[in-house]
Amino acid sequence: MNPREVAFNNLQQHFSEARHLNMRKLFEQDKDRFERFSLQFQDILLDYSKNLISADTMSLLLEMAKASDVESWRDRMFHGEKINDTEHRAVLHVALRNRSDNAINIDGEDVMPAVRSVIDHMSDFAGRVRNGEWKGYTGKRITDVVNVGIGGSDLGPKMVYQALKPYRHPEMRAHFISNIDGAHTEEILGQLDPETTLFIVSSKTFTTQETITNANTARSWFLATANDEQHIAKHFVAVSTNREDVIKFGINPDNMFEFWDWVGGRYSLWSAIGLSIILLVGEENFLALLDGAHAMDNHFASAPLAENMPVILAMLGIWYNNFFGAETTAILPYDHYLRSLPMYLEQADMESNGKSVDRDGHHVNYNTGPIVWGATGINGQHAFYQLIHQGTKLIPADFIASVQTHSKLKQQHDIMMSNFFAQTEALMRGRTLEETVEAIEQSGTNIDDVRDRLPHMVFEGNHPSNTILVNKLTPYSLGSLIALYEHKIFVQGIVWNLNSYDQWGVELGKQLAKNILSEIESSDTTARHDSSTSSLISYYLQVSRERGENRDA
Ligand code: G6Q
Repeated sequence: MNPREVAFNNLQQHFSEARHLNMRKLFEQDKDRFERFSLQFQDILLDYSKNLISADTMSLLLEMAKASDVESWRDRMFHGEKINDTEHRAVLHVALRNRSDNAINIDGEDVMPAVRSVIDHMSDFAGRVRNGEWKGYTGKRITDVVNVGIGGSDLGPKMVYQALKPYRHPEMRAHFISNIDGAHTEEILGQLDPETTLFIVSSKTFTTQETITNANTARSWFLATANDEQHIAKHFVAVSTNREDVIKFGINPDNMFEFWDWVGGRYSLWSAIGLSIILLVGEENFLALLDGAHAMDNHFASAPLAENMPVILAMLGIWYNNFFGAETTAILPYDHYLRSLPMYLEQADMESNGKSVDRDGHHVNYNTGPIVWGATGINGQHAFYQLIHQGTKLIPADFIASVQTHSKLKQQHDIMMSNFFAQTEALMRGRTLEETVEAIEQSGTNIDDVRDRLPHMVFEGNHPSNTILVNKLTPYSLGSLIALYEHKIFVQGIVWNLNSYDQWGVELGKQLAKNILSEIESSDTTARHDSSTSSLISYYLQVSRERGENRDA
């Protein structure tokens, strides 16, 4: 057995007893449990004491991390080695926010001068748009920025744009067109004035069907008013690694912001893909976002495993995923500004670790990445929390909130936070039959009137959660928080022996849709599919023909 298998077996043995751990009892027995199982990094407090763990569990989990070579893989990533082996690429989102003077080399070449030069280009451009020096074709300032992109070229900037609302330019707004559904495009374009709108076509490959189609639609919409292709230069810029196709699209290469193949789509908000962010929140705040992520990178790269926040979060996830058999994990931000964080992390995590073939090309015989889901916690309480409290499934959850709010309604914040604390307590403690009876009696209800309902009113509790408290949601702390999750995902990928940085599943969908589109466009139903797919395509063509749909409209 290799060291990883030994560590896994040790955990499995431990699990046969640990599965019966009861958190309520553990808290009663150990008054220092919070101190033992919590960790502070700058403005972020992680309390992981409400987990189904003992000190032994943690040391065995950390041994598993060690035995999986997490530290040496981490160092390989930071040193620009090509750890994305199916695509022969380095994985260097950490270089994008390397705010130190240290070089980071790929094949002996330091990438930092290029990174810094793109940041300068972005800052300069953003500065000119923000102060009104950059004008639209009729001489008006830009008020609306539209990011046209999808997946990794959309979710990150959109999430950060929402999260940093208090830092936005007061006279500017951003919009995000991602969906190929024309309704999305029309809805956004319908609110805009071509004279004051700037489009950012964001696509690493510049070949993504949804983005290029939407960008062409935006171009036609713009030209319908501007009437002259020369005006495109003032209103369209591109973010891409594909210079040739950007030029073909008609965008001036001076207005192209470059990034590189060693930046994965879902890890790219720190790169030029963050152009909409810097345009809206300005250079200083964008750099603070990078600073926060860099600080977390340093922590991840240097803290011992037992005090390493991403490692701890990752190993707790492994504990539930691979031992308790939990299928999902919930992300529950109690912060309106973080409402897109669950969606962002769905991609970051599931596209990275949703794999069943390991680095050596073998099918795995263990569970890999969980289903990640969630929504703002307070709304969730009135919707799906029922299942977390009383359903049959174990759902580990991350509760995330800020101590200080940007809102002036401080009392509302206290109400929200009281719910935040109450939920993790209730999930952990549950409510016994005796406590339920007591609560009913205290409310003045006669117990005999509700006796038949009692079983439904008991809560088993013992549901695990992490609490992540950020002092205040700032560009800096947001950068740290996102980097925390990125590194958590990295660690889990290493423990599962996966390449977290390719996405062949996404590529397949892109190819198949192109083939079917040509069948639809030529009304050709002779192609061989399964009977379901063929019948559905034929039905679609038939009904749209009967309804007189005009495909060229
Ligand atoms: C991210 C994925 C995927 C990608 C989109 C957009 O890691 O690869 O979500 O970001 O498919 O790709 P382009 O940026 O190339 O248009």
